[in-house]
Amino acid sequence: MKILIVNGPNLNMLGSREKAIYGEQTLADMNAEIAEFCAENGIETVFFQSNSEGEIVSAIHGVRTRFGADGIVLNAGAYTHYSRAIGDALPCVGVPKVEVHISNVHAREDFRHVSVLAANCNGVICGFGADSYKLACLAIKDILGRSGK
Ligand code: CA2
Repeated sequence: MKILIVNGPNLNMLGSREKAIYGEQTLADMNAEIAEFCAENGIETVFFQSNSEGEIVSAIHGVRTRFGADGIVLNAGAYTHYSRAIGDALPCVGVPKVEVHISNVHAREDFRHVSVLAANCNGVICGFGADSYKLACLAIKDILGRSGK
């Protein structure tokens, strides 16, 4: 089982600024931690980051064909709150999807309380830093296990 982990705009800047909100880890550090945890749990991972909406849409479309993955963990960054294009891409692919956030978006500004992606995901996990991604991977493993895939 392989899971595609997609990170959106500005998440390549992790560890450089806004450490009080997003922590000290770089994206590479966080991905390594997630990959190790997933390997221990029998899950292969593949990572994709882009600052561009269209590239994120294309990555979602290619979950199987380009990445050979069976599920998507998606932190679309600020696109979460307004990208109808990313929201519309999610039902195009028949794999489990979990929206994640490093921070607890519900404890922040009002605009971050809205997600235009969540309705097209199996669920949402936020506020647990790198653990949000790990929990999402376990949730996808569970969904795939229950569907016999
Ligand atoms: O908490 C999350 O994971 C977010 O998806 C992060 C997005 C934000 O727009 C969402 O509301 C919540 C922003 C990521 C920005 O990351 C930076 C990291 C370091 C320095 C600057 C930005």
